[in-house]
Amino acid sequence: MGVLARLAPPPRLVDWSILALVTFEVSSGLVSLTVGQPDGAWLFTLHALAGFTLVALLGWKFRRVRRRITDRNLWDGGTPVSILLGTLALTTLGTGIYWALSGPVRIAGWPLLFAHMVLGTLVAPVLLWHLRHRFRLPSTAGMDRRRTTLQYGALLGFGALSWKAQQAAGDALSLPGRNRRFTGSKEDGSGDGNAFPVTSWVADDPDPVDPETWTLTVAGAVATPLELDHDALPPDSGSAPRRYGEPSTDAPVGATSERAVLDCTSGWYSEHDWAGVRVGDLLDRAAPAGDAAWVRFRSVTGYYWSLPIEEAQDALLATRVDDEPLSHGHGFPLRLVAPGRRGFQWVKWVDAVEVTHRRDLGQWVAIFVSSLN
Ligand SMILES: Nc1nc2c(c(=O)[nH]1)N[C@H]1C(S)=C(S)[C@@H](COP(=O)(O)O)O[C@H]1N2
Ligand SMILES: [Mo]
Repeated sequence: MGVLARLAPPPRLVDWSILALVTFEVSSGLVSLTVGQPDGAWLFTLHALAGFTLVALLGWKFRRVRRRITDRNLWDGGTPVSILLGTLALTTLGTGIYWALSGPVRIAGWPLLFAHMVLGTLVAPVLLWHLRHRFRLPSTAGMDRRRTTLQYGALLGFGALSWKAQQAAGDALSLPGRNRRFTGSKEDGSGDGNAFPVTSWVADDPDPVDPETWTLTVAGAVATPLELDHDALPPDSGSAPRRYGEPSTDAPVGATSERAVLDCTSGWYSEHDWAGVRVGDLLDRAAPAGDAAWVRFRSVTGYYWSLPIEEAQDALLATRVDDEPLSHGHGFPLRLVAPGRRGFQWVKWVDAVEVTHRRDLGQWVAIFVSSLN
């Protein structure tokens, strides 16, 4: 028996640890899609550490079961599922580690990180299917507390060391994977106007918006609902927003700009100067109710997302990117710029701002079905 085998915890414990870690990886991976602030970076670090720990556990597991795979006579109904699961697990870990070291690799147009996400999400149902065939209750058979503690110490040490080694190798060899944000995203087209990837969460692809007929409404829990024409937007700001059905009276909407990073969950980010209207300026004119708490940004496609009202005040509805008018693909005439939020929350082709009292979980459905309209 080799040193590695002696470090292995009892089989049942290895299996349950794999289940626990896979559960953690799938859920931390999914939750990480909503994290855009650097103070959430620890979640990505834990995800990576747990991934390396899983490599060691799977090493022991595969060593133990390999005869049941290579010897056709030992196959049963559950074996194909086991093979599928093992393959998925390895390709998910492989794509994750490769992404951390490589440049912005794409497969069929999609960043490799996207393949990692899709494969990792598939692990969950296949694992449940595998458990239908192979489920065994946890047991403490063959477990010696002191020894098991040492084994787990070694295991976590291995996870942490591999993670460190990956960082060190990246730095020492100047691997392109070093240049990624804490979210894992890699830079694409920063500061270069509209020349960055056009992305839809599912398949939103509206006809170009006609500025002649387009209007922006600001309504909901407000004292003074507004309606703006395209020429009321900066940099033109020819006319001021008017109350529904009334001539405009106020001063024109003021222009504002901000540098912010659009970080798409599919694995790229792009930093730009965005110019347009400060949402707080619109809200001040519309006068939200005292107990208003959320602001919803709705696209002509039906896609929408909401921000807490304090955060919405400081968000931007952009008409321009790096001194170029926003292109259709990037959301002309108006797109939400929500610094610190992930790309899918930066609603494009906005035509309505709605002030509400409560958080609206329907947005999680809207972003998936908007393109089916
Ligand atoms: N209406 C609408 N807005 C949207 C999307 C969409 O599908 N529909 N995709 C989002 C996603 S996933 C990202 S990453 C950004 C991409 O913006 P870009 O196409 O300007 O790069 O827009 C977001 N805004
Ligand atoms: Mo995205």
